Amino acid sequence: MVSIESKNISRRGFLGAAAAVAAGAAALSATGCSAEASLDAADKHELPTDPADGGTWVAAACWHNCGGRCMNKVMVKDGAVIRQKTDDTHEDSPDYPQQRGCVRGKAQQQQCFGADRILYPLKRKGWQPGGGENSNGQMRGRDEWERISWDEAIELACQEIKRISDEYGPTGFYCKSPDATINVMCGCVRGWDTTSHGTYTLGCDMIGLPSTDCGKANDRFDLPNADYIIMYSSNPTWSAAGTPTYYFIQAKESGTKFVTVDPLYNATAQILDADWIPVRNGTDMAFMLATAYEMLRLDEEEGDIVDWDFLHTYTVGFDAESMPEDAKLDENLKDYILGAYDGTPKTPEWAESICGVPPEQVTEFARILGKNNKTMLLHNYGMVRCNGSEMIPQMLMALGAMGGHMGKSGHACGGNYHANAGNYGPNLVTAGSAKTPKTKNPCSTGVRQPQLYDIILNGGGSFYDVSNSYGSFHEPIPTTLGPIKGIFHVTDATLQTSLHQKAGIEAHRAVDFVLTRAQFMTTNALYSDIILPVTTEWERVGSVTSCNREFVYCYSQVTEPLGEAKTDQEIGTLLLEGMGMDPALAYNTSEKQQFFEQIAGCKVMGDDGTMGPLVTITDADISEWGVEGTAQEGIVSLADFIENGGYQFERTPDDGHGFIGYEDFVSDPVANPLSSASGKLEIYCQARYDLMASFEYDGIEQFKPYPTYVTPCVGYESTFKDGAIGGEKGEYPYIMYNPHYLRRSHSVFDNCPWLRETWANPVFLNRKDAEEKGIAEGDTVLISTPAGQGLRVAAVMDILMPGVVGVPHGAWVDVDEETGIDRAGSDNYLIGAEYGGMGVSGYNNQICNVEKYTGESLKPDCELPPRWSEN
Ligand SMILES: Nc1nc2c(c(=O)[nH]1)N[C@H]1C(S)=C(S)[C@@H](COP(=O)(O)OP(=O)(O)OC[C@H]3O[C@@H](n4cnc5c(=O)[nH]c(N)nc54)[C@H](O)[C@@H]3O)O[C@H]1N2
Ligand SMILES: Nc1nc2c(c(=O)[nH]1)N[C@H]1C(S)=C(S)[C@@H](COP(=O)(O)OP(=O)(O)OC[C@H]3O[C@@H](n4cnc5c(=O)[nH]c(N)nc54)[C@H](O)[C@@H]3O)O[C@H]1N2
Ligand code: SF4
Ligand SMILES: [Mo]
Repeated sequence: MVSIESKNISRRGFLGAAAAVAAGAAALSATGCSAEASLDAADKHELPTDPADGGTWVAAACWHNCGGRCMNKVMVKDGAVIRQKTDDTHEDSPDYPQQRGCVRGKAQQQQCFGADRILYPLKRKGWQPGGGENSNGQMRGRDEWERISWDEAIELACQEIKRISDEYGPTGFYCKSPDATINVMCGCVRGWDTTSHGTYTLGCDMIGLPSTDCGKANDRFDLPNADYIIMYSSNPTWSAAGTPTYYFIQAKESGTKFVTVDPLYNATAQILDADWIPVRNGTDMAFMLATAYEMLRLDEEEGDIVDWDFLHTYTVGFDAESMPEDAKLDENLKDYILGAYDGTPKTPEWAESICGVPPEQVTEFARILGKNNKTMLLHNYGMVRCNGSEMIPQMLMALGAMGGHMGKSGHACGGNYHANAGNYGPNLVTAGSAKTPKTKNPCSTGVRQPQLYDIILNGGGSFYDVSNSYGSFHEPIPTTLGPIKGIFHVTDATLQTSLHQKAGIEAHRAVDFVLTRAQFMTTNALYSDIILPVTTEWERVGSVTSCNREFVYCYSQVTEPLGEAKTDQEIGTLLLEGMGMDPALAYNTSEKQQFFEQIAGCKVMGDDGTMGPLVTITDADISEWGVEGTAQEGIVSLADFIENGGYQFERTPDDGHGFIGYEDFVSDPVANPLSSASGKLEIYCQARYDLMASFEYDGIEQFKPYPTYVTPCVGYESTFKDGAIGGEKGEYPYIMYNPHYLRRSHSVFDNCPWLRETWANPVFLNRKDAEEKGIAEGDTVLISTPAGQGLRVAAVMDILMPGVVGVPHGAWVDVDEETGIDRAGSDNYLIGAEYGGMGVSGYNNQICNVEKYTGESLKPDCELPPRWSEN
């Protein structure tokens, strides 16, 4: 008999069979934890001998920002989940792959039924409305909690929101990404950040790339046509779990060679047996410039490397003869590379001291990028979530263009992101959307997230507002804010996932009121005053989501809401009523109606090349569902759509739905201009430079309208005492970066016991560095940065570049109030607020020191008690 832990199981009388057993077995080697070891105060329950007896399979949501979009099914019996599986709606084949889930999907039950779910409204004991002393703010994160009723919670919250709103208006509040309720209720100052796409967030359309450079790589069936696929800063095996790795394996098996450019010989590189070019974080510009230098040299000496026709037809700014009309500076990339302006040719030897790549590898890479190879240059965004990486998008595009690797089968240059990694092209099946009221935040101000905490702590401040919304930048608007007194947390984990967390905690302690909707005692919740329990997707009516170009997922309700948890819409409705407002301003249809509209709006590619309705809906369906709508003819019945868990478009290699990025532009650049001022790929881009310069952030004077190497505000240079490479090492001699880690989807799942058993969340250390510091595998390590200190257990590796330290992203901070040291290894507790250039959040080239910790050793995470439990 296997015992598994879970209070939910006792409450619901159900069991999680397969996943529990699998996770328990995997745990032993990875973390030193066994399933037994993780049993804490929670109940033990025995698995029944025949768990499959007579339940119903339901397509169950996996709703996170996890990089994948897969099918999960759970067997529900008597209101309890007794089994879980992934896609088996059809035979698996490379052409028509099952949409299989990852280890986190299999642990999904602990999202819904976790023993640490928050099931009732909670109030921090020391908090009272009224502001000032009443709020007792310094106790946030330290205080006790008391259970209160929904009526009390809504009344207290509304009383405080009205008070702050009356006195300060919308700018009295802050919420990273406000929803309809907040827009209608009071409005707020927003936070913005470059998060996922780093410097590709910043004006990529101006250089002619699609937004964030997603969308113009090729369809998966074209991958095997490449001689080489470069995985540039890309680890889809971890960061796009689901089908992408399978696509790349098909290419590998048909003879495509893989190259990875990454400080870590990551899981994808291992699976694909890639050649490894180890590059130091945040120094890719040096490596890329040297690659371009070598391409020019080889082209001159041997010929046939640089595709000059491509450069001169499709790009501007590479050389003196291809300058854009609006250029204000008579300089170009080629002459910069050759050293015409600063006397320094950007040779591999010049680059080596910066990026650490041996010169021979640069030469080899330059050959691979040569025009006679079919090469795909596919990148993810780790290398642009770095300080000083503003010009990488222009440089990577320039490298692709130098080899002419766009618009042709077997060639590509573009993103490799999330569930679309390795499979770009227009969607062949799409999810519909529900009609909901348009709401507008009465306050348009957006503050760069880390700057915001200092503004709160200073009682207000002046800054440039440069962003309308995520991804959309404008000329700076000088803005002054007064005090921010209230903080709302909705569907993000901002206090955990934004840099400058230490100041963030203090900012949370400085305001009058923090209101959070949460499923667990997340970091946002921990530093709040009132927590409103929100349902997971498993407790809601259902939804439809676009997954990749071939698959839409439709998931349905698994269980009634647990405890007193309510949906976001129900909570919003209560808050608006409590404020004396009409909830219909934010929500005017039921969640079931919205689910129905999402289904009815699904579209599928027809034989005639146009998108038509996917789901057949009859009048009988409409009356059975009790919704408003009209009957329609599609290709799958409503019942099948729900039962199958959505729809997958069946592909074959010659189905005519293949896609080659930039094919139209390359075939006729005049008829199909790009979004830049010149209509071409702008290696020199005046517009993007002018916008960037107008922000007046520190260090901007180093930048040019074309790619150059700049010294970042924090980066490799900062690891040296005097800031110059090659000198004596300083107090923080290592580069620290944040791999997106398979235990979690950002902060989500960090509390999940099964995943804690499976993935230890160590600090990644290079073997030589560890030996020099006397650190052995499993030792507790103190990580110190200028911003803070944290503890993690050492994982000593040969597959990480020397001088680089990996602190996995998203662990829930656990501050020791006496020492100020974080025991959980939260990435953002170790990062401050520095930024430069355009204002990128430089998660991946911070600086740190590591030492063997002399205090008490850390226990494995899976042996720690949950942050909160009902008892
Ligand atoms: N240092 C560092 N920081 C980083 C990064 C890094 O690499 N390094 N990566 C950045 C990136 S790429 C990103 S995208 C961001 C992600 O930052 P966030 O979006 O803040 O991260 P998540 O952890 O996904 O937060 C989602 C939250 O919503 C909650 N939630 C889930 N479903 C619901 C729901 O239905 N209703 C409500 N009300 N809440 C719900 C979850 O429990 C969770 O707390 O982090 C960024 N931060
Ligand atoms: N398991 C898991 N998957 C996720 C997420 C998660 O939190 N967990 N989050 C999802 C989200 S929202 C996002 S944005 C994506 C992020 O997905 P990715 O951008 O793929 O994120 P990472 O895995 O951190 O980085 C990718 C690779 O870049 C390398 N790298 C880091 N810095 C540099 C650098 O300076 N130069 C070079 N050349 N390489 C570098 C890393 O070692 C890693 O192998 O992941 C998504 N998928
Ligand atoms: S990749 Fe994401 S959607 Fe797919 S199973 Fe894993 S957690 Fe769920
Ligand atoms: Mo992201």
